[in-house]
Amino acid sequence: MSVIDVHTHVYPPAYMDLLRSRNAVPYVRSFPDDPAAGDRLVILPAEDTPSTFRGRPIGPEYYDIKEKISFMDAHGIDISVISLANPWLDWLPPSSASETARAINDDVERVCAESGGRLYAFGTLPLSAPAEEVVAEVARLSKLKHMRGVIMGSTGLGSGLDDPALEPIWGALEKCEQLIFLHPHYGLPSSVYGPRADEYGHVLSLSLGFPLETTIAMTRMFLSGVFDRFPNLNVLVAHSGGTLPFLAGRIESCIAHDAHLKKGGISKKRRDLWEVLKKNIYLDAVIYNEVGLSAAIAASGADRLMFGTDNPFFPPLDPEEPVWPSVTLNSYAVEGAVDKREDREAIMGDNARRVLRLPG
Ligand code: 5CU
Repeated sequence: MSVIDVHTHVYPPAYMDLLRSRNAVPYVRSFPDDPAAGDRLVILPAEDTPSTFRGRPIGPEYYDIKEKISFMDAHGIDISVISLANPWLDWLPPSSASETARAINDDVERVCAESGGRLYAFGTLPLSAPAEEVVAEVARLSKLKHMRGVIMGSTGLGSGLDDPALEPIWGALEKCEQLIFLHPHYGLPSSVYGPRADEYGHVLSLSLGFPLETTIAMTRMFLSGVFDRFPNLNVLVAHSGGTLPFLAGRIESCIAHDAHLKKGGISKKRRDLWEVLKKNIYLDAVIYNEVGLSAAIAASGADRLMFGTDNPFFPPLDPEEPVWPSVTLNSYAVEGAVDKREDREAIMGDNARRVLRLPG
């Protein structure tokens, strides 16, 4: 069985230089009041405080491609489809976004070309730039040999994925047959976590904020009719779709019972969410348990799930541990949830090979 990891991140050196040059989120630095903590990666909106939220340790596993290959070797991963980690280029000034995107995408393409077939990539879009520049980068990426789509956050051009200004970008992605890897970053407003949130480290924002952000973003995209206007647009949704597979029935029921939508806010000929889940949506298998994985398979089908690790995030707390539980939890979930060998092989690698046109 070959194993392909579709959810695995890097911060290329050019991006690390940008992070090291900054003092506002996102940034990398050490803190004089806590020198033992070493360099910290501070990227999440609410983690810029001297509490347990102040980022996470960052070492070469985030930017050195040799570390990525060693990680793949240690975990039996044949091919990785790498992507820039959040928050991508969302925060760049419009004037420099396109040039930076080109430099980072070219850097990633070169690394993949030098990897002897081990690495492919999702490119990064300059989403703070004018839409026509984003469209130009979509077209350019589609011609790079190792690029297999684009990674994108939930905010789109700044107003979310139901923003009409995104239409030319959806059109370009559909025309160039580029898969969108939709990934969360912003979570939920920290007020929802309550006054004791500091006591819980990153748990609430990563286990709940991320998947709910994804669910809301995808539901807004769906409700605004994007999949009716772009029926061949394909989205790989991170973390097994957030909670979309579990909540799709409730979303459909709320649509069916909404008087405002009935009056004309939504097309009568719209495709329903179950159809979109089976025709336009792929889900990664980064859900860490067979219960969630079974819901994802029930919603989209075993032919639409793809194994992932989220490396280099979620390393073992004991740095001496050679095998990462965040990886084995996902592979054990596939073994536990899926009866047929062909389906297990499909999720672990064959689906990614087919959908992303990978060798093997
Ligand atoms: O641990 C985290 O903050 C993250 C993150 O920011 N992005 C991601 O993909 N996984 C975990």
